[in-house]
Amino acid sequence: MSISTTTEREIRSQPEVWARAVAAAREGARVLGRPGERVLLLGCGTSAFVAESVAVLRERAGHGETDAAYASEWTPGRAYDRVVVISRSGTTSEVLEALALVPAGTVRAAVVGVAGSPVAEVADEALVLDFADEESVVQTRFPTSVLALARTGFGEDLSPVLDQAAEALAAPLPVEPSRFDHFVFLGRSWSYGLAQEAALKIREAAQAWSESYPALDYRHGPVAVAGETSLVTLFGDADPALAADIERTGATVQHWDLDPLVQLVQAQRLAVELAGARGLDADHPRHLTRSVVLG
Ligand code: F1P
Repeated sequence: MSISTTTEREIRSQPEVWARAVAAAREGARVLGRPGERVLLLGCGTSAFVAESVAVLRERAGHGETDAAYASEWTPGRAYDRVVVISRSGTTSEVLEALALVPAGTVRAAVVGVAGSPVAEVADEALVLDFADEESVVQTRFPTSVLALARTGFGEDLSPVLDQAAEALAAPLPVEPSRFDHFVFLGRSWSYGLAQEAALKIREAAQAWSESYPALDYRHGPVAVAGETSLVTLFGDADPALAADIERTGATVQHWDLDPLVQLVQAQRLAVELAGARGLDADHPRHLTRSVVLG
């Protein structure tokens, strides 16, 4: 198996990088909220989807009420004990602007990939995951490392997930993406954030048509576009009844029997393979930069 892009190399490094995130969780997860705190998580792009998933995981683990929002859309209103921003670069304008709006008395916390970045400097508490930072514009291992850390901090043992990721990465991707021109990712609960991230990878890396929905909402309209050249991927648990309904459109439905975090790794690989098949360089996504810094 030849590795030709930096993005691909970073995708493959995930099991080792997650191990470091897991090791950092005991101390690090405190930044995501002390038990019982009311927390809001914010981010842009990939980091907004991670915020969504972490919010579901934290509340589901019983650690306290947790909301998530796009940093660019949030306005102060509801009372929180802590606002946590997620930003790999630590330079995203909308994230800095949101932090400036956090009312006095609310803890401003940050999860970043770069120590000393503007977001880290402004925050009251910063969790720096520099070992998970990336050269690629397209984010892969940073967001999954934040999720691995959060899940560990919320009480899960991630060791089987690390093994599963290594095993999945050692095998070829069980699908030929170039057969399709339309990619749909469906998820439920915390895997809906992952489905949104997977669809973003396809757009960013492969400039292809992709969509994402909460799984049971797919029948409520979006299924009208599905057809012979659609590949619909179910994140989270399998749903044979939903799969059968989608297959009736002529679409191909796939469900990887893996932990949702490893399902996302497979989707990252799918995006990069698709980019290659379309003659695109995943390391140089069109119109994108590492972070959006507004003048
Ligand atoms: C967020 C982000 C990336 C995206 C793009 C621009 O960056 O939206 O997810 O791929 O290149 O920036 P960050 O705030 O997490 O650094």
